[in-house]
Amino acid sequence: MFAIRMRAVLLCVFFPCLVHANFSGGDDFNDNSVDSTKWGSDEIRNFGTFAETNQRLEFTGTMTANTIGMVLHHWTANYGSYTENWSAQVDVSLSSLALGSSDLLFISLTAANTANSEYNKGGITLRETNAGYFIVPGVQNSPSDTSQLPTPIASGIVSLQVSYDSATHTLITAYDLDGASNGYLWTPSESYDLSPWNMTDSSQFQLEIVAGGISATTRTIMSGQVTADNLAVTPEPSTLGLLGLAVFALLATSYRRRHAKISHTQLT
Ligand SMILES: [Ca+2]
Ligand SMILES: [Ca+2]
Repeated sequence: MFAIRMRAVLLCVFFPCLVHANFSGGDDFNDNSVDSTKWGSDEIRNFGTFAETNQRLEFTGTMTANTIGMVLHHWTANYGSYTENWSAQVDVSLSSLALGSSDLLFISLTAANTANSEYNKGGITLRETNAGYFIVPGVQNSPSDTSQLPTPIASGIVSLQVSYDSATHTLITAYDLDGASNGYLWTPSESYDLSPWNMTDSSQFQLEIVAGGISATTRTIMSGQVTADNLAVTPEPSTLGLLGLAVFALLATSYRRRHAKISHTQLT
């Protein structure tokens, strides 16, 4: 009984992560059917649809001239911890389209403070304009405080990653320039201090795949022109958690040795 209590105390002291929920799971979209245990209702802003087609997530729709539109595909299987690390990644693609000078198309992986998801959000975007493709990390801290930093890239097939470091409360973006090909080799992008979001230890993050755009003329986005695949949502132990794991292992070993010694003494 003492051993069980001892383990429970140690777990509570060193593994706060075990009582805080965190992101985990993913979706390969291979069943061509939206899993309602993983995804909430899509939030459609002006136009567009997400559907699972061709073993991936595809965005389609008809853009009304000069009206920006997008759809938010909400991951609802779980939510990200503020006190533990996590990471999310997804493969995305945009087909090469004949866009006008004021047109753009995008697909993003974003994380937001669930308590203020409209104005406390950050992430990384693949954007297409008539000047080519761009990686665009960004953060929004308030209605008037938005930062974006486009970097031109050669291809419309990439992977996007958003990670969270609970030690520094920082959101970190990265991308893989050839997507799932050749394994994942992440190019660091930007990191954002989330202190303006005023989150607390009980706060949570939500995750979205977002796609949309704007066109000067009516334009239909066809199947296969905007896609996402292989979402992976991974909880990662924090530095504090790893330290706790090491201390727990030492204490457990010490306890087992003492207990074995006592048992041996009682037997002889
Ligand atoms: Ca797939
Ligand atoms: Ca790769």
